[in-house]
Amino acid sequence: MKYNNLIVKDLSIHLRLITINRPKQLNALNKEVISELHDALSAAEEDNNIRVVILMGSGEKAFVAGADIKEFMHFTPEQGRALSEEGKRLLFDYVENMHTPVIAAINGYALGGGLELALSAHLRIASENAKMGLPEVSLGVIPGYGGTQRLAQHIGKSRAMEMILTAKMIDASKAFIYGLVSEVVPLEKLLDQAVEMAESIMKNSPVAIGLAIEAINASYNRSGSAKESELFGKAFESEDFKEGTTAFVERRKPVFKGK
Ligand code: DAK
Repeated sequence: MKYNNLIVKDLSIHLRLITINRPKQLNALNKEVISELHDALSAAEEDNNIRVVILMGSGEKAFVAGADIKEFMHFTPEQGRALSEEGKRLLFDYVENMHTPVIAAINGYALGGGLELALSAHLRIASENAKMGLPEVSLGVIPGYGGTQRLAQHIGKSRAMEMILTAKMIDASKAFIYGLVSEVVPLEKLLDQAVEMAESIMKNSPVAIGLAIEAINASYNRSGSAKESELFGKAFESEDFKEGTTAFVERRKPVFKGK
């Protein structure tokens, strides 16, 4: 299949690399990228030969710098809530529930929806230059693709509160200490490291791996997910949301009004 925003390459008969390819926008996720990722990932899931998928961003700067701010700044609250639910169904929850393991090779910025995508993957490794964060509240919105749920599940509630409320990025070594990524390597070794991890997985039973993923996921319920989508839509009603996203586009600091 041909994609406008992805490069799909088989590194061996069992291992597929999917690269998000919008380097000029730091691989930001718009609706088309989300839909193409769904198509590419579901093709891998349905292909009996593919046993592991590696996901990365093109270029040396970013894995994914978030949802495309220039696209979502114009959404209404209803569209915000609907797109949060749709994005989860097509991509974020879809990845998490795949029986084919997905390794996120974080090769630079993983921010907002970009970190949420990495959090949905089964494994994460990072390059030394990687920076991770959920900066949504600096734009007057909240993480809307599962970040309020999954970050706490990966690194604990206190650290998730700190990262989400301060909107600050953490570097790769802190992400390793937090348990957000399982390896940190120089950028030029990142893909090799991901392949090595994939090879260890591919020695094992693909059926058992799929069942193990399902069993592990079963203990993490998503009872807060619908609430997150509802509150995400609510944030779109606020003046702060308009100010936060406009300030980003105008390359200035936002001035928020208050509660
Ligand atoms: N969206 C759109 N364009 C982006 C972008 C993004 N998230 N991030 C970067 N770009 C674009 C920049 O606008 C710039 O484009 P031009 O001006 O050249 O046309 C180009 O990529 C290069 O970026 P910079 O010039 O800013 O590069 P720097 O090295 O100076 O800075 C940076 C890199 C990553 C620190 C900076 O670009 C940055 O702060 N980016 C934004 C990070 C961020 O706030 N990400 C969004 C988080 S909010 C939704 C569900 C969930 C979400 C949204 C909607 N729905 C259900 C509707 C989630 C929201 C988020 O992800």
